[in-house]
Amino acid sequence: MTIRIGLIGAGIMGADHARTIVSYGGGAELAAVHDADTARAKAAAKACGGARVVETAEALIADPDIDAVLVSSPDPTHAPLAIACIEAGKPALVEKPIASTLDEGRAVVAAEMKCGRRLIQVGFMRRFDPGYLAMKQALAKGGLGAPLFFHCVHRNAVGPDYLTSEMVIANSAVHEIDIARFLLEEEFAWATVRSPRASRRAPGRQPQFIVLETRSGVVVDIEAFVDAAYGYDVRGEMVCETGAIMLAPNPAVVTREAGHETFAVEPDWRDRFRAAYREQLAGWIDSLRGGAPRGSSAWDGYAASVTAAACLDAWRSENRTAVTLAETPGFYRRPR
Ligand code: ISE
Repeated sequence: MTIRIGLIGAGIMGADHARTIVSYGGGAELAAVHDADTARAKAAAKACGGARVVETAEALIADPDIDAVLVSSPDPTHAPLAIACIEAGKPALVEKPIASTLDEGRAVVAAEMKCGRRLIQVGFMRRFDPGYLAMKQALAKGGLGAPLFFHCVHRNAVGPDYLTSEMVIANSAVHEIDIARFLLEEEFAWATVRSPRASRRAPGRQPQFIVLETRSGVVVDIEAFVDAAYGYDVRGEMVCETGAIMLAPNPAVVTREAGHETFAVEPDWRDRFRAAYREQLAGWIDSLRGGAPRGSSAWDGYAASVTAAACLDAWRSENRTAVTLAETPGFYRRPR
């Protein structure tokens, strides 16, 4: 049975999701598109084989000819749309962050628990990236001993104007927060944040250096710098008791020429994580057909936001700040 997907939000990311759905072709189709800017919705629909354009997000969610919803609209709309999907009993893949406030994050989790089914997958696509998955497998084998450090670098070439110093944490470094929880399978206990001076290329926005400590004592450091000019550069190295696991450069091609060895750096996350976006879609569709959910749950999305909020408090207060997160509810520990 073909899964008919309705897309809400056809901006840079939404248009890329539309292309991923169309090129995936594994029994899923882009059936409808909504965007607050109708011209943009029409352009995305036309570029992707002529999906229907729907006037409102509410109409798209209620549409009986839509089986599942992909939410890629502006961040503040994520939580209300996720709740609308849950109330309509419609599964949704919702871009990160799941909510703009912790109250909203709790409301999404509460709505899902009330409904009694896991309907939300959060778009933390790195959980589907082959590199991070290989890192997780290597950790699971146990031969390297216990993890001690996880060093992360997250650099974008050019941050959008609306991205504030706070959003460098809540919108960018939140990816590392989620992938660290996924790899280490535990929660954070403490957050400390220091910022260098702003780059002259973006005087209104500070890079962030985050140090997180997990409950069992692993230290995770994240350099988050969205104005790095030269390209999109995501690195990760897990240091364990008797060895280390490091993400390889991506694309994994090295050229030797005229006395130099070079490898390319992708311009932004869409190409760097192309395989991850595709696998995220495949995993989501598989879960809609009854397979086990493999992506971030609404709880994972909320836990990442709680951790990011502690980082923001630590940044503002310049103090080591506790991450206070309740135990994962049993509902999220069992398969859907
Ligand atoms: C953006 O929203 C993303 O999700 C990208 O993966 C991340 O690298 C970027 O910094 C965010 O702004």
